[in-house]
Amino acid sequence: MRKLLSVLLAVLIVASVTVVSFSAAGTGTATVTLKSVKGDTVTKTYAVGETFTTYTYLNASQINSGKIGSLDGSQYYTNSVLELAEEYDPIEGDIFDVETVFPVTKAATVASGHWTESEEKPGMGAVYFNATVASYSGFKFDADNKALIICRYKVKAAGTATVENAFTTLACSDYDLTRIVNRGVIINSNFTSPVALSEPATPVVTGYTVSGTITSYLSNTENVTVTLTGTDNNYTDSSVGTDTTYSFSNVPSGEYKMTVAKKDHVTREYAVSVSADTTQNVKICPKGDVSNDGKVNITDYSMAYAHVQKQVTLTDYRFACGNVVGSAQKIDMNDVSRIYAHINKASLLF
Ligand SMILES: [Ca+2]
Ligand SMILES: [Ca+2]
Repeated sequence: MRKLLSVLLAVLIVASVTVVSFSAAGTGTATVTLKSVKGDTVTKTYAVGETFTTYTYLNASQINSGKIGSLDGSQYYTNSVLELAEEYDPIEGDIFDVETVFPVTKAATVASGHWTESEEKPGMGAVYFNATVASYSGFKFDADNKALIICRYKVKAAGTATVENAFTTLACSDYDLTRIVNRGVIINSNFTSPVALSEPATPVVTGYTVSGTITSYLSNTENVTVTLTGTDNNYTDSSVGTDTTYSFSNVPSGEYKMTVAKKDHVTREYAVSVSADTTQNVKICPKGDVSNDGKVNITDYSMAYAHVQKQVTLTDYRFACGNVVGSAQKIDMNDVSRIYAHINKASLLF
């Protein structure tokens, strides 16, 4: 029995040694963690010999309209497990296909380099880059799908590896080259730099939220209709209800006409320009409410009368509220009389 046990033990030892040597021979897997400059991570496991691609994006849409004038950074990788699959000059470190690796900044302005052993991080290889545009136009990083670095690696040994991004400098393309990242410290918290280990299937149509408060009067059970229509695109949507707020989501950048309507109120139009999440508070008033305070009384009569007498000139929405009768774009004594009749309850406007 004892002999049998020792034989079994010997078999087990041989088996485990076999497994270890099998792994050390160059098969097995590597667990790779890709890390953004803000510390977000994505992790995937690859077979030894497999090649994979890292995607590092720069989303600066909330900062200087996404225009970057200067950047200086590195991507570090665990060099005992990974090697750079990009073609590069082994002596000078220059990466040959800079346009593919840095799709936005491209070859003309990027100084890049690659070292299998970085000076500042022992055990890490590094891809270095820096780019500056001497103009206000800048590199345009205005959406999540604008990639800064698309880098390929090959897994050369089993183990655990990290690929991490670092910026020394990131600056707006303004006169002062205002820093977003200064000496490795992120100053502007609106800045994000997402990372991915696979390319997004289809770029999502990015849009913005247009929202605001609605002020109207008279009945609070009558619907208010808010309609948003593109004047330079074919977007159109409506919000109908009794809520005192409205919201449109996924609205593309562009110029819009917003129309606000409610029973017994004067329809109002707003011009809305969308290039980010936008707040547009709206207010509509009852017919005859020239002063725009929600009530029709002697003040409104006086204002309309003063307009007819040319003592004041009512314009825009106040004009529209005072022009209660007649199809002509004119406030005259007919309108003034009609407002007066409403106040005296002789003939109501609504
Ligand atoms: Ca009024
Ligand atoms: Ca009129």
